[in-house]
Amino acid sequence: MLLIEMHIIQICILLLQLVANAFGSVSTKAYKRHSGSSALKGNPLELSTAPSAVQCLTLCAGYQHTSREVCYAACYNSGTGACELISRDRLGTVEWMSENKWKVYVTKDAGCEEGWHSYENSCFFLSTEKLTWHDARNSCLNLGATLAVITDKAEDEFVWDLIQTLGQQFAWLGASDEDREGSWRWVTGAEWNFTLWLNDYVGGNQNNCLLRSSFGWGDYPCDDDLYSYVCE
Ligand SMILES: [Ca+2]
Ligand SMILES: [Ca+2]
Repeated sequence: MLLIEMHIIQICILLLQLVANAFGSVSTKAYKRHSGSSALKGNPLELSTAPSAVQCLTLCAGYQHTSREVCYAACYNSGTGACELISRDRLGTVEWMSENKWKVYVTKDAGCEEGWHSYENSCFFLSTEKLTWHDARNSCLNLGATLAVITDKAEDEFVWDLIQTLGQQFAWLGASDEDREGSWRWVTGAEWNFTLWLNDYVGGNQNNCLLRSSFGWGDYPCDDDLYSYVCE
Protein backbone atom coordinates (compact mmCIF):
# COMPACT_ATOMS: atom_id res chain seq x y z
CA MET A 1 0.00 0.00 0.00
CA LEU A 2 2.74 2.40 1.02
CA LEU A 3 4.65 1.56 -2.13
CA ILE A 4 1.65 2.37 -4.31
CA GLU A 5 1.19 5.73 -2.52
CA MET A 6 4.86 6.54 -3.08
CA HIS A 7 4.44 5.85 -6.79
CA ILE A 8 1.37 8.06 -6.97
CA ILE A 9 3.21 10.91 -5.22
CA GLN A 10 6.19 10.52 -7.56
CA ILE A 11 3.91 10.52 -10.59
CA CYS A 12 2.19 13.68 -9.31
CA ILE A 13 5.51 15.44 -8.80
CA LEU A 14 6.60 14.40 -12.28
CA LEU A 15 3.36 15.68 -13.78
CA LEU A 16 3.77 18.99 -11.97
CA GLN A 17 7.31 19.32 -13.30
CA LEU A 18 6.14 18.52 -16.82
CA VAL A 19 3.39 21.13 -16.56
CA ALA A 20 5.87 23.67 -15.19
CA ASN A 21 8.32 22.94 -18.00
CA ALA A 22 5.57 23.30 -20.57
CA PHE A 23 4.98 26.84 -19.29
CA GLY A 24 8.68 27.60 -19.45
CA SER A 25 8.99 28.56 -15.82
CA VAL A 26 8.04 27.36 -12.38
CA SER A 27 5.74 29.72 -10.58
CA THR A 28 6.67 30.23 -6.95
CA LYS A 29 3.49 32.17 -6.23
CA ALA A 30 0.25 30.64 -5.05
CA TYR A 31 -3.13 32.11 -5.89
CA LYS A 32 -6.63 31.93 -4.55
CA ARG A 33 -9.95 32.72 -6.19
CA HIS A 34 -11.20 36.16 -5.30
CA SER A 35 -14.80 35.94 -4.17
CA GLY A 36 -17.33 37.73 -6.32
CA SER A 37 -18.91 39.53 -3.41
CA SER A 38 -16.39 42.34 -3.27
CA ALA A 39 -14.50 44.26 -5.91
CA LEU A 40 -10.73 44.28 -6.07
CA LYS A 41 -9.05 47.61 -6.74
CA GLY A 42 -5.79 47.99 -8.59
CA ASN A 43 -3.97 49.45 -11.56
CA PRO A 44 -3.79 47.63 -14.90
CA LEU A 45 -0.29 46.38 -15.72
CA GLU A 46 -0.71 44.40 -18.91
CA LEU A 47 -3.51 43.02 -21.08
CA SER A 48 -2.84 39.94 -23.16
CA THR A 49 -4.45 36.60 -23.94
CA ALA A 50 -3.83 33.16 -22.52
CA PRO A 51 -5.28 29.76 -23.43
CA SER A 52 -6.15 28.97 -19.80
CA ALA A 53 -6.48 30.55 -16.36
CA VAL A 54 -3.37 28.68 -15.20
CA GLN A 55 -1.31 30.19 -18.00
CA CYS A 56 -2.71 33.62 -17.16
CA LEU A 57 -1.53 33.09 -13.56
CA THR A 58 1.88 32.06 -14.88
CA LEU A 59 2.08 35.38 -16.71
CA CYS A 60 1.26 37.17 -13.44
CA ALA A 61 3.88 35.22 -11.49
CA GLY A 62 6.53 36.00 -14.10
CA TYR A 63 5.56 39.63 -14.65
CA GLN A 64 8.71 41.67 -15.14
CA HIS A 65 8.32 44.90 -13.32
CA THR A 66 10.56 47.86 -13.79
CA SER A 67 8.96 49.92 -11.08
CA ARG A 68 7.64 48.90 -7.65
CA GLU A 69 4.47 47.60 -9.27
CA VAL A 70 4.12 43.87 -8.83
CA CYS A 71 1.44 41.68 -10.37
CA TYR A 72 -0.97 41.06 -7.52
CA ALA A 73 -3.96 39.64 -9.34
CA ALA A 74 -4.82 38.05 -12.64
CA CYS A 75 -8.25 38.43 -14.20
CA TYR A 76 -9.04 35.77 -16.77
CA ASN A 77 -11.97 35.67 -19.16
CA SER A 78 -12.71 32.07 -20.08
CA GLY A 79 -14.81 33.19 -23.04
CA THR A 80 -12.33 35.43 -24.85
CA GLY A 81 -9.05 34.24 -23.29
CA ALA A 82 -8.33 37.81 -22.17
CA CYS A 83 -5.77 37.86 -19.35
CA GLU A 84 -5.38 41.10 -17.45
CA LEU A 85 -2.65 41.57 -14.87
CA ILE A 86 -3.21 44.14 -12.16
CA SER A 87 -1.17 45.55 -9.32
CA ARG A 88 -2.36 46.09 -5.78
CA ASP A 89 -3.51 49.59 -5.06
CA ARG A 90 -6.14 50.56 -2.53
CA LEU A 91 -6.86 53.69 -4.55
CA GLY A 92 -6.64 51.79 -7.83
CA THR A 93 -8.10 52.97 -11.11
CA VAL A 94 -9.84 49.70 -12.02
CA GLU A 95 -12.17 47.42 -10.11
CA TRP A 96 -12.52 43.70 -10.75
CA MET A 97 -15.02 41.16 -9.56
CA SER A 98 -15.38 37.45 -10.35
CA GLU A 99 -18.59 37.27 -12.36
CA ASN A 100 -19.84 35.41 -15.41
CA LYS A 101 -16.82 34.47 -17.50
CA TRP A 102 -14.38 36.61 -15.54
CA LYS A 103 -12.43 34.81 -12.85
CA VAL A 104 -10.22 36.84 -10.57
CA TYR A 105 -7.27 35.32 -8.73
CA VAL A 106 -5.11 37.06 -6.15
CA THR A 107 -1.70 36.08 -4.82
CA LYS A 108 -2.11 34.07 -1.67
CA ASP A 109 -0.01 36.36 0.52
CA ALA A 110 -2.55 39.02 -0.47
CA GLY A 111 0.28 41.14 -1.78
CA CYS A 112 0.50 43.46 1.20
CA GLU A 113 3.50 45.72 1.18
CA GLU A 114 6.23 45.18 3.72
CA GLY A 115 5.07 46.11 7.21
CA TRP A 116 1.39 45.62 6.28
CA HIS A 117 -0.63 42.61 7.36
CA SER A 118 -3.16 40.77 5.28
CA TYR A 119 -6.70 40.03 6.42
CA GLU A 120 -9.54 39.12 4.05
CA ASN A 121 -9.16 41.52 1.14
CA SER A 122 -7.40 44.27 3.09
CA CYS A 123 -3.93 45.17 4.28
CA PHE A 124 -3.50 46.59 7.79
CA PHE A 125 -0.71 48.64 9.28
CA LEU A 126 -0.11 49.47 12.94
CA SER A 127 1.96 52.58 13.55
CA THR A 128 4.74 52.77 16.09
CA GLU A 129 4.39 56.54 16.01
CA LYS A 130 1.74 58.02 18.32
CA LEU A 131 -0.55 60.80 17.15
CA THR A 132 -3.87 62.50 17.84
CA TRP A 133 -6.88 60.97 16.06
CA HIS A 134 -6.94 63.74 13.43
CA ASP A 135 -3.21 63.46 12.71
CA ALA A 136 -3.54 59.66 12.58
CA ARG A 137 -6.36 60.00 10.07
CA ASN A 138 -4.14 62.20 7.86
CA SER A 139 -1.17 59.89 8.26
CA CYS A 140 -3.18 56.92 6.93
CA LEU A 141 -4.37 59.04 3.99
CA ASN A 142 -0.74 59.87 3.19
CA LEU A 143 -0.03 56.12 3.08
CA GLY A 144 -2.82 55.63 0.52
CA ALA A 145 -5.10 54.10 3.14
CA THR A 146 -7.64 55.16 5.77
CA LEU A 147 -7.89 54.58 9.50
CA ALA A 148 -9.16 51.00 9.93
CA VAL A 149 -12.87 50.37 9.45
CA ILE A 150 -14.08 47.39 11.47
CA THR A 151 -17.27 45.82 10.24
CA ASP A 152 -17.48 42.56 12.16
CA LYS A 153 -16.17 40.70 15.21
CA ALA A 154 -13.64 38.63 13.27
CA GLU A 155 -12.07 41.74 11.77
CA ASP A 156 -11.97 43.38 15.19
CA GLU A 157 -10.23 40.30 16.61
CA PHE A 158 -7.68 40.36 13.81
CA VAL A 159 -6.93 44.03 14.45
CA TRP A 160 -6.74 43.59 18.22
CA ASP A 161 -4.30 40.67 17.71
CA LEU A 162 -2.20 42.92 15.50
CA ILE A 163 -2.18 45.70 18.11
CA GLN A 164 -1.14 43.32 20.89
CA THR A 165 1.35 41.35 18.83
CA LEU A 166 3.17 44.55 17.98
CA GLY A 167 3.33 45.50 21.64
CA GLN A 168 0.66 48.18 21.90
CA GLN A 169 -2.28 48.48 24.27
CA PHE A 170 -4.28 51.19 22.50
CA ALA A 171 -4.82 52.22 18.90
CA TRP A 172 -7.07 54.61 17.02
CA LEU A 173 -9.66 53.18 14.63
CA GLY A 174 -11.45 55.07 11.88
CA ALA A 175 -14.68 56.34 13.42
CA SER A 176 -15.91 59.43 15.19
CA ASP A 177 -19.13 61.24 16.08
CA GLU A 178 -17.60 64.70 16.08
CA ASP A 179 -19.87 65.93 13.28
CA ARG A 180 -23.05 65.08 15.16
CA GLU A 181 -23.03 63.92 18.77
CA GLY A 182 -24.11 60.30 19.06
CA SER A 183 -24.09 59.73 15.31
CA TRP A 184 -21.02 57.56 14.77
CA ARG A 185 -19.53 57.33 11.30
CA TRP A 186 -16.68 55.41 9.70
CA VAL A 187 -14.16 57.53 7.82
CA THR A 188 -14.94 55.64 4.61
CA GLY A 189 -18.70 56.08 4.95
CA ALA A 190 -19.10 52.32 5.53
CA GLU A 191 -22.33 51.35 7.26
CA TRP A 192 -22.25 51.68 11.06
CA ASN A 193 -23.87 48.42 12.10
CA PHE A 194 -21.34 46.68 14.32
CA THR A 195 -20.01 48.02 17.62
CA LEU A 196 -17.97 46.70 20.50
CA TRP A 197 -18.35 49.44 23.08
CA LEU A 198 -16.79 48.90 26.46
CA ASN A 199 -20.28 48.64 27.92
CA ASP A 200 -23.80 49.69 27.05
CA TYR A 201 -23.84 52.53 29.53
CA VAL A 202 -20.90 54.33 27.95
CA GLY A 203 -22.25 53.64 24.46
CA GLY A 204 -19.57 55.76 22.86
CA ASN A 205 -21.20 59.07 23.69
CA GLN A 206 -18.78 60.74 26.09
CA ASN A 207 -16.09 61.83 23.66
CA ASN A 208 -15.78 61.75 19.89
CA CYS A 209 -13.07 59.38 18.61
CA LEU A 210 -12.79 55.59 18.54
CA LEU A 211 -9.94 53.90 20.38
CA ARG A 212 -9.39 50.12 20.64
CA SER A 213 -7.99 48.77 23.92
CA SER A 214 -8.12 45.52 25.87
CA PHE A 215 -11.57 46.60 27.10
CA GLY A 216 -13.00 46.78 23.60
CA TRP A 217 -13.96 50.07 22.00
CA GLY A 218 -13.95 53.35 23.84
CA ASP A 219 -14.63 56.91 22.78
CA TYR A 220 -11.71 59.14 23.66
CA PRO A 221 -10.94 62.85 23.23
CA CYS A 222 -9.72 63.18 19.63
CA ASP A 223 -6.88 65.63 20.22
CA ASP A 224 -5.82 65.38 23.87
CA ASP A 225 -3.62 62.27 23.90
CA LEU A 226 -1.35 60.50 21.44
CA TYR A 227 -1.85 56.85 20.48
CA SER A 228 -0.76 54.37 17.83
CA TYR A 229 -3.22 53.88 15.03
CA VAL A 230 -4.32 51.20 12.59
CA CYS A 231 -4.50 52.00 8.87
CA GLU A 232 -6.34 49.77 6.41
CA1 LIG B 1 -12.28 46.81 7.26
CA1 LIG C 1 -19.42 62.08 21.07
